[in-house]
Amino acid sequence: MEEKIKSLEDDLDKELFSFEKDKNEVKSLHELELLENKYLGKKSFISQTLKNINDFPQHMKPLIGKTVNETRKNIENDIKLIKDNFIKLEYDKKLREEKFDLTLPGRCLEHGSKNIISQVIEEIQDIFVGLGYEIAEGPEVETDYYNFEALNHPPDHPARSLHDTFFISDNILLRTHTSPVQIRYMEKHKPPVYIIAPGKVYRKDYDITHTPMFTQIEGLAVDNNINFGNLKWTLETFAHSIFGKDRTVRFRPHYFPFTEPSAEVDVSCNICKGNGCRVCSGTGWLEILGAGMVDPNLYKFVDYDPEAVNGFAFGMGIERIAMLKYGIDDLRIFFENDIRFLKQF
Ligand code: 2U9
Repeated sequence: MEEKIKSLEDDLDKELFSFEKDKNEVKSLHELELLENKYLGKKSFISQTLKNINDFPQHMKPLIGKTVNETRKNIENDIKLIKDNFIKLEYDKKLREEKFDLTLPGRCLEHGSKNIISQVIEEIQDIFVGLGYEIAEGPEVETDYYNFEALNHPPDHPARSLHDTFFISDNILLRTHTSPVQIRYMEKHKPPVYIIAPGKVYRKDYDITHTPMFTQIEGLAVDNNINFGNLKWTLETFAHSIFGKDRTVRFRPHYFPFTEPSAEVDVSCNICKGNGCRVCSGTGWLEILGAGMVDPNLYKFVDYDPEAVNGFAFGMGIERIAMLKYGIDDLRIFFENDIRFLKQF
């Protein structure tokens, strides 16, 4: 039996000697893993010996276990030392390669800004929300009914012509104003109604003051005791909020197919202070919106009682408001995406 132990000790010495030789060849963590598997893995000499320890007589097992485990511990310790060394080398390399120069100036991230049209829409919305209005939205592709018929446009009305409207088919078109949003809203809600409808509208037009797509906000107030005085106060309050309290507001009689009486609303020109200049074409006034008392005929389309309710409506082009507010003289610049223009707001 002594011989068996002696032979095991010899085998363990050989194993250790072979390990010492192999470990000096290891050049990476991966190679170290292979080495560990070779000397400590399931099929290694050490694991197999411990597994077959029952082949030895009972009284020898403690000595054999102790001898094999000592060798295993030695190998384990060596592997741990090599591993720690590799990790440290890799960490040092990373530190060297990724070192920061804290004296370098920082890189500036350019901040974007909200498009000027969105800014003006939000400013107008804030004013009307402050007056108790709700914001309503609707589709840009509309039916002839919601865009024209329900808004008192008789079939021969010029605004219906192919000349002004983008028709998709006989009955489907791109909305020419946001009024259909108001009709749809009234179909779903009983009075009182206080809403504004912002959104894109489309008309066949292109010159210094017209683009085929522009942005509108229309407003509608329907209740049981609304008069032209309410309309005047609301729009004067709006004009003073957006252009300043020093501006005078005037109402000129006008015609719209869906309102009666109707008016166009002007503010005094702040460039010439009302004396007349190039911007106001010598009139001293700048037109900002259209408005009027809702034609009672319209209420039958939305099942409201024209004897019980009345209301006013108004509409404005956002680009026009932005042009007057910021002194911009060509509408087309809003749609050219010139960063030098957009950056100013
Ligand atoms: C309903 C009834 C009436 C909306 C109104 C205007 C006057 C108006 C133009 C101004 C310049 C459009 O952007 S623009 O081209 N709009 O002048 N719009 S009253 O009237 C309505 C709306 C909805 C149910």
